Amino acid sequence: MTRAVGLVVAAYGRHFQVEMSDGTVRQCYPRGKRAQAAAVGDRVEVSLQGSTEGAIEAVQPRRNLFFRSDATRSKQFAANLDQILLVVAPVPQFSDDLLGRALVAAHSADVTPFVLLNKVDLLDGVAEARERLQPLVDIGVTVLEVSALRVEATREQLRPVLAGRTSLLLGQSAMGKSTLLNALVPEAEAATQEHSSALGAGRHTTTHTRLYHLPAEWGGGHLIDSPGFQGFGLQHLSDSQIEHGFPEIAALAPQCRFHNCRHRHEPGCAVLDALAKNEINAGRHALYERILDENAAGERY
Ligand SMILES: Nc1nc2c(ncn2[C@@H]2O[C@H](COP(=O)(O)OP(=O)(O)OP(=O)(O)O)[C@@H](O)[C@H]2O)c(=O)[nH]1
Ligand SMILES: [Mg+2]
Ligand SMILES: [Zn+2]
Repeated sequence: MTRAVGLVVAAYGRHFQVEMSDGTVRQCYPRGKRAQAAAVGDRVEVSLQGSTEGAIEAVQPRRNLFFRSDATRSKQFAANLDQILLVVAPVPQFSDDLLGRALVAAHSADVTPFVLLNKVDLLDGVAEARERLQPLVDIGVTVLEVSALRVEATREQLRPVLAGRTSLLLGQSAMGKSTLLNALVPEAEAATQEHSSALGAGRHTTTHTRLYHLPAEWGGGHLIDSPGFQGFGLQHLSDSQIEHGFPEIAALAPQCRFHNCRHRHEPGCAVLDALAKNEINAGRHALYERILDENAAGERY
């Protein structure tokens, strides 16, 4: 049977859409346990069946896999990423907690995070959103202000960031991920929807993670749209990975008296000293403690 390597462009639970090198997309089913772990962005080996189907035989080694997990299950977002675009907006209001968690996952996976503050065309709430993002700017995260409604300006602004790279759009529902995708890749024609529409608040417009090609004149690159999330568990991270997820805490850890300091109650802790002097953001340290506690308890949330 003929085998070929393809790129997973969409994952629907038990079946996958795989793009072959000639650009055709095949419906594929995984054969065997190892193939079931495929994620969007993976390169996979496919045995071709007819002209439209195939079986995934193996997943090729990946650079990284980005996912979240609570005590009972984990959710894969995508593999082989260069960067993550964390999309927030003034309306509906974004959650600091969820943004902070996604940032921890990005840092601990060693994937560069950017924050996109979208909908800056709205007057209400933008100044407040900027203020809430300041602690992230302070630790070196790049925040880009965009309006997905200004299509040409958005393309010009994001082209240098996205061209030639694989980026994941990530964020809560209704922040404008799919609207941004449509601005950058018009032929995506992804569905978008107001948050408080007939379906009711809290409904997700995008239901599956999907990979799109950036314009050829950009020199390639991929943009991956994902469904909005309402929770972001980090159960798969060890304590030291959680520490690594907070660069401002990890940077001070070598100065703590104890090499295994957890930066909570220990004497001689450089992190607690910095916290007392307001050199570390209290909200960020509280999130760090919350994640440690949740993981110790193996809680669901
Ligand atoms: N004013 C304004 N509205 C925007 C902007 N970007 C998106 N919207 C609107 O915000 C709403 C939600 O946009 P979507 O793109 O569907 O949001 P999403 O993040 O993909 O949501 P999920 O797929 O549910 O995760 C839609 O009504 C968009 O028209 C923007 O820059 N400015
Ligand atoms: Mg969407
Ligand atoms: Zn310490």
